[in-house]
Amino acid sequence: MKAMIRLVVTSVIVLLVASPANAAPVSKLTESSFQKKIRYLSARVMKDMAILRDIYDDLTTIGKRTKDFERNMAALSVNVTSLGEFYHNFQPTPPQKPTSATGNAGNVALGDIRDCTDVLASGHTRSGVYSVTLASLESPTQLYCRMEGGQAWNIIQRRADSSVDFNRNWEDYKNGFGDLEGSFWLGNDNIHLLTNQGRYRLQVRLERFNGQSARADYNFFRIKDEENRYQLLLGDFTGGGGGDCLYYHDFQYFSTSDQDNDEISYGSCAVFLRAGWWFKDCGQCNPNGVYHNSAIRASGAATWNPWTYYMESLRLIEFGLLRVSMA
Ligand SMILES: [Ca+2]
Repeated sequence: MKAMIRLVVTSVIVLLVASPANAAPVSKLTESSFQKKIRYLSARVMKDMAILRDIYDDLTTIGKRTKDFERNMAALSVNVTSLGEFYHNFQPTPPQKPTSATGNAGNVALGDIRDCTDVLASGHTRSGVYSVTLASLESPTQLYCRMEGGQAWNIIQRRADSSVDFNRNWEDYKNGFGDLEGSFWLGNDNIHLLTNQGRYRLQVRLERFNGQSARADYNFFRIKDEENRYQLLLGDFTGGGGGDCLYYHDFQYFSTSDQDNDEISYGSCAVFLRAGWWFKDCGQCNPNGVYHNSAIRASGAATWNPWTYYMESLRLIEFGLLRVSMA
């Protein structure tokens, strides 16, 4: 656009100086009247340039606001859909009778235990691995529940040591891998089922090797199914001190070393950064990157860049989901 303005202005100058309508033959003008004419024409050109700059600024602003509008409309669409689902399916929940903390779900049928909130409500107050039935499936799913402050967090990812390799293919990320008590990925199919049976918020827990810790909170987290390449739908960042890097990955499709769904045409972010993730081009954080046993800074390391120095390897990264409502 700037180049176009320069071209237009240059053309205007040439036309004004050369045009018979605007310039009498120089030989018939005195030197002072010629200079006066040039000054007059220069002033007009400068005025036209200022007008063109104003128009350019207005067009730039409109372009930016159009992008903001599209993003807000997409977020609004997600929230309206969730709200509609919530009201459509809402049923008042009868009070549940607490059962023994050491019992096997007490008198609550496994089919009624849909996530860690239900586990807690059934009387289990200690953190650990529990069987739940996601989205009314017949087969149970093993889920790590972190019980803390009266809340029950569904843990979908944890990086706590280097024992588990996260540089895996599509099938592994689809089904999940690792040790629920240690480092693991719950699996994209289960994360999809979990996040679509209700409304959940996300908290990412972070720890550096120097002992510092932080969190990153989001008021909504959901992923689509495999047919939609597990596209990420994220709510607003609400704080926690760790900074927001997921905004950059919102609406992105999941990519692995054998399935490239990112936005760069010259290669695969999953290959470059050795992880499965919602890569864009490539991203602002890489929680599934390579786990190092110290705070080294390396491409492909398990990182959360807004909080630490660029690409600093972290000691702990954990993604927990807390149910806000059932959809
Ligand atoms: Ca690519």
